[in-house]
Amino acid sequence: MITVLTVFSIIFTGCGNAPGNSAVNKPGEAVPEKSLITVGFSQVGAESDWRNINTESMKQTFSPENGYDLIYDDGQQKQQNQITAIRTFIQKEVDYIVLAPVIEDGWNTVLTEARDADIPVILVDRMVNDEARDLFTCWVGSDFELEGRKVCEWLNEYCKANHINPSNINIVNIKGTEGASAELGRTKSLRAAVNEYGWNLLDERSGDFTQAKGREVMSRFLRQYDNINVVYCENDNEAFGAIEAIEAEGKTVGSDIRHGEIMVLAFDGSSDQAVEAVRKGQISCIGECNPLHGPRVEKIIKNLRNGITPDKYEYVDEDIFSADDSVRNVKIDGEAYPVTVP
Ligand code: GZL
Repeated sequence: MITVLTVFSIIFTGCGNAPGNSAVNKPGEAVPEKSLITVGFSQVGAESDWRNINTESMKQTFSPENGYDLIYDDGQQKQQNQITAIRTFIQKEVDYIVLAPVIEDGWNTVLTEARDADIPVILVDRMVNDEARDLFTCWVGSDFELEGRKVCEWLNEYCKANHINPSNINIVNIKGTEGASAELGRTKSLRAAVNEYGWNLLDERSGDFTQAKGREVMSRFLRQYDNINVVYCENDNEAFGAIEAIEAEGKTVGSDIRHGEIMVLAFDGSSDQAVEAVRKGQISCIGECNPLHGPRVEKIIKNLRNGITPDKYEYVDEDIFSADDSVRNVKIDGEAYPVTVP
């Protein structure tokens, strides 16, 4: 479980990079301006706790003390802003471009411009579609489909352990940003599980990975359906909003769906608020999505500078969290994933 406190202790004590243990400078030696490695980072936005922790990880890693000049751009969840930022990075002739693409489509033109400018592009977090596959050096992030499979398998095992007939599961999906890798993967896994286990998928609507939209969508669902007993939120912040909407209707969140509670499922688990919500049973299960990509991206850049070709795709290992002791592990393709209390 990654909390904000953990994030800062990891970054300042070891996993990130202590000053002096960096790409170019010796301990204690001032890094001359000209030898800083310039990194242009186009971030999705600041829509969620996960995103803010991810941004902090990148900023703490790519600091002048570590030998970097980071040019950071907040895309405010708009692809055009990110495309403009990448063009600015190209004009500034940065050494590396790091992109967290808000959605998968629409990158061919600008990534071709980066390639023609001979600037390596490293993707972080979300992915671009296959058409642009040859236009980036490598990608590091999460297996979003696996995250969804773990949470859905947890619900399947929960139903078995608590003798709940799958046909009594009436689930709504508060999706993330439409077309984002995290949304595509988590939604695909839910739909597959609905078909496999016989749950009733009542409705799906995007909450854009934000708390405000999550609350708005859940309020709408509660007005439309009187039999919802599970809500699948594609990130923690949507879950916080959904919980607000459920409690505003005088209903209760929790795993005891046989007695009228509405079960909340979510993804990320990166904030103290999410940890607390799991421990209190407000969120019944979270598929971890790890945000600490700064050191991972720096390792890629160091390898590139040392002539080492990085893997095209680097997946991050992630856990699954719940405080309910009905399910202690989930099995996916023969691999057992322990369910832990954060
Ligand atoms: C996942 C990331 C998603 C998070 C959300 O790697 O892209 O975007 O799950 C964030 O919290 O907004």
